[in-house]
Amino acid sequence: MPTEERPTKNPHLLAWVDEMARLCKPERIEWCDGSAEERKRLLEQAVAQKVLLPLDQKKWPGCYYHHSNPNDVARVEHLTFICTPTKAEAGPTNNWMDPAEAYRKLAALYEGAMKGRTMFVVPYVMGPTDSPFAKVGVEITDSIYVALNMGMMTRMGKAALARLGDTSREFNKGMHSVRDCDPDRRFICHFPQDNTIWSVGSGYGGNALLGKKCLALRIASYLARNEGWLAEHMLILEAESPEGDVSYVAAAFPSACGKTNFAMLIPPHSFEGWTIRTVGDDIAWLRVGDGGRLWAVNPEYGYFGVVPGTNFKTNPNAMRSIERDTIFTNVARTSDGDVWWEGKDNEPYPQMIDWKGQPWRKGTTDKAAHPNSRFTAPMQNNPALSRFADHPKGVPISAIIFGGRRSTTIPLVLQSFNWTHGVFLGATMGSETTAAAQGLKEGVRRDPMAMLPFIGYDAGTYLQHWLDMQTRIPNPPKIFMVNWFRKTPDGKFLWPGYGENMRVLKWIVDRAHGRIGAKETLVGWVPRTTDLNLGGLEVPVANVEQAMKIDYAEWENELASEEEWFQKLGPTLPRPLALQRELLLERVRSAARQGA
Ligand code: GTP
Ligand code: SPV
Ligand code: MN
Repeated sequence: MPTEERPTKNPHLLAWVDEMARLCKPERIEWCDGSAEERKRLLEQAVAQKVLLPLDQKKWPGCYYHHSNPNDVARVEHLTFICTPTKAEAGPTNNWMDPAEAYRKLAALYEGAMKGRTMFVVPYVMGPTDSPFAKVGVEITDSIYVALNMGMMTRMGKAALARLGDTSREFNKGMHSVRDCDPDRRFICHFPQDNTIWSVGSGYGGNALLGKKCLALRIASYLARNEGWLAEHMLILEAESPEGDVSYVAAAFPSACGKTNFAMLIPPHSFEGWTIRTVGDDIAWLRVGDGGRLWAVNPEYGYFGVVPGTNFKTNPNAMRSIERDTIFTNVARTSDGDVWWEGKDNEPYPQMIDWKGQPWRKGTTDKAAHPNSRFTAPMQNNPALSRFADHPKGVPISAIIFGGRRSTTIPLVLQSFNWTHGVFLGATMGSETTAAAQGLKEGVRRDPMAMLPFIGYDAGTYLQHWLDMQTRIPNPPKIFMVNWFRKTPDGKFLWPGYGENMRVLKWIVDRAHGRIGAKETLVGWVPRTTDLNLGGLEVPVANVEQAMKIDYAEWENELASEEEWFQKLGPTLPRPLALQRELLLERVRSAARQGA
């Protein structure tokens, strides 16, 4: 066994690292301490190994480029497993593997997988290090790219070992090897009962940065249900009004449906005096706290964001966040160290190197950047970071928003009648598929609370837990639904989106505080056109009206088609949600018959 400096005395951690080292047989073991010197050294090593390419350091100080294996560009939901003792615990929406079988199968793949390689031991904390809600994880990985990314996405190194201490068994055991990056030998397995994750065969994003989707959502959602809180795929934003009132909003949109953009929103000119700041852009851990309110912390420390479509007009704060100390994965680059992507402010250069590393010429229809190309940037880079982003208590949430990517039916914004109806809106949320996961069928799929790929247990039980939270929260947030993506019949977005979403956000915040009007429809409360500030909006009011329209014939189809989804959920589907669907469907059906 290789010897290494061991910066902890924790016998449980040491025993586990030894066990994994015996299995993988690395040439050396390196414990990450999270220091600046270590980061510098790892970056140099990654450059020497051509895992990272330095960008032009004048244009892009501290920035690097990474080409992933072209077969490894997104999360793989068909290879992601929840390994609970029974299949029923994983439920009908997850892939399930028997834990003993999963351990056997993956151990065979780990066997000798790190021969000749370095095994990095990466201790990290999800959540502010001094927060009572934070969780410690340790990721073992043979990928220097993963170690470097974990150093940005989490509070990594010494602080995590200090928090764990010398005796605690309470840490997530995250085992990861890229091995030979073979899609036929790629598995992302979760063992909620063992607080363990085993991932093999992928070096990308949510498959490999185990603190993110694997721990902070799949494992955490399982813990949250047992402990009475929520782990959700939500951004958290701070909205300050011209009068200085501050409200916090959490929003669940599926992958690549606008969380990072919404969390970094810059209001249009007609919203002078409003400021939006970011607490988190992807994950929220929510607990009942002071004042009987729901308090949220962002467990992450950086952003792993979608690059295409990001520019100074759509998301200036993201552009500023990635100006330095950023890793770009799978965008296009130039031979002199610049980067480009579809939807960047400037025209493409005549000749570039595409995300696969191949020559690319202007005029070709092939995309230069992969649609799921990503940036990894420290959250401290964000000029609009909330001063509470690192606060151990988090922030109190006034409104929860659900929102999918829907070309039809779903209006720009809708407020639920009550908590149960709000949970129903989340439970039946549909969204058109995006590039954030490989191998999904095109079209609308139901994605409850944007958590379909991330619920670490049975989905019906998860929805019941959401319903049960109502009586645990004396002052619950109001629940809303939005859709930025409704289209004209010829396929153009009706709503301009991005910064203009402030107009909708203001109504939501005002509704949450009971200070603005609304109109009751059969499917929820909506703003009257006069309730939205549309001053200075550059699109025709007719488009906005189309985006806001509620068409009962479309809703009849929508509610009828949700039956199939509810049947899929099976016997654990909460009855109030089934009844809610029937109630709405009956009302909408009779309205549609009357031509309303
Ligand atoms: P994940 O990191 O995968 O969880 O994605 P996300 O939910 O953070 O989505 P993100 O903000 O990165 O946006 C994804 C894509 O949607 C990008 O290409 C954006 O440019 C685009 N987008 C974001 N907000 C809007 C909007 O309001 N309107 C339109 N039309 N597109 C948007
Ligand atoms: C998502 O897919 O929701 C992401 C990217 O945020 S990944 O980290 O790959 O999961
Ligand atoms: Mn996400």
